Amino acid sequence: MDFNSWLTNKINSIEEYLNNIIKEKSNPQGLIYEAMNYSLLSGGKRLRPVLLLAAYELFNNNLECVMPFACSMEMIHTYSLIHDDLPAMDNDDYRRGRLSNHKKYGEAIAILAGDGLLNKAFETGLGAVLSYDDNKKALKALNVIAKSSGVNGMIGGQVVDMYVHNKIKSLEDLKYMYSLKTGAIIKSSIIAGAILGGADEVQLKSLEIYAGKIGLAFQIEDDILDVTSTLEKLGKKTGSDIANDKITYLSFVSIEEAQRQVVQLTKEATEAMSIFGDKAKYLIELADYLTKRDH
Ligand code: GRG
Repeated sequence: MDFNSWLTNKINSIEEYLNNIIKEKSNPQGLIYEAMNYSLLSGGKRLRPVLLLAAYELFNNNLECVMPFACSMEMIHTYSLIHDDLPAMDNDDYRRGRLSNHKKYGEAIAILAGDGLLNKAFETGLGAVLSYDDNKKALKALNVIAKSSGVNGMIGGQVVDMYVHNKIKSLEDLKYMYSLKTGAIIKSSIIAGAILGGADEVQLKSLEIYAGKIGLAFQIEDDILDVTSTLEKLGKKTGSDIANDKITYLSFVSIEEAQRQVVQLTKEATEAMSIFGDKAKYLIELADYLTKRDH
């Protein structure tokens, strides 16, 4: 199967699963389900669940039993976007081409919709642990997911970004913040998928290298797109990094150098996949696809 068909196929299965997670409507708290679905079902690249499925597929094809874990990643990611858009954080009016959650439902519901999605992610993941063939592997995978989204992962990165940002003096400081804020749940998607599939320590090590490289390349690309893309393509306001006086990769290197580093990181990520031979072809193509994205 060619890469585009493979990707479309994965995204369709993810959308189908996501569509059926939050179905409640007619009880008194119906508004919260609507607000959660408003953001969860508003498109997006579905990168994290796709990565989890792609890593799992290196070892096993029974995708149905890992779909709940993959979609948990998307729920965690979506909650972080809702909270990141709040006035107390990045204060963004648009996300994924539509009004951000708080602009549509108000701040209180947006906060609760984010909380609801985070909780639902673990309800869904834990439900899947109970029915997984190898419960221990499944628990280990969920533990990796939980840690990556917590204070030593994504939340920690957000804190560094918001409160320690003016102390970021070097590219190394910035890479540390990125490795937590964006990198941690990209990495855990891949590692959780591999653990669920039964990867050994050597295979996990290679996947960790791959994940670290594409996570950083993804974030550098995000910094580049904030300068070069448009609201229509990106689905959110561009130029916000400069407007908010944010330190980004482009505070340290030129756009050309940043683009060169994206290409180099992608090459290194691809090299880390050599132990898997042809089985890693979709992960390799995914890394390449991320460098060529325009949103
Ligand atoms: C609020 C705890 C908390 C954390 C927020 C993820 C995050 C941390 C903030 C988002 C800010 C941001 C724009 C980061 C840059 C990289 C990034 C995560 C972009 C959005 O992810 P995509 O491009 O979005 O995968 P889609 O919409 O395609 O899912």
